[in-house]
Amino acid sequence: MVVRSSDIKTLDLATIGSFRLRSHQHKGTAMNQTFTVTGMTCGHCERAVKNAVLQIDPQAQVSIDSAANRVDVYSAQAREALAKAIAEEGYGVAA
Ligand SMILES: [Cu+2]
Repeated sequence: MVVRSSDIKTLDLATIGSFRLRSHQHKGTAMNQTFTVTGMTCGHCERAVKNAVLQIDPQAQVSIDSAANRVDVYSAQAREALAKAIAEEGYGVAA
């Protein structure tokens, strides 16, 4: 197989371009993040967890199923920041 220098140049540009796009999306685009949260026993707990998330990201969409210990957050914020806010309310968070 013959590899011409023009082929290598094209490949490099495509590779660099996809890396740039990916890192940009990682920082700036909201995505769904699922947390396993233990200790939520009633509607008050669900509201406390939801409010904790909204303090980190007022734009977040939060969906909670306390019976399944499941919290879905649609947010561009870092996962660690969201998990910390929930834990600070007194609930267990499995990363
Ligand atoms: Cu409660």
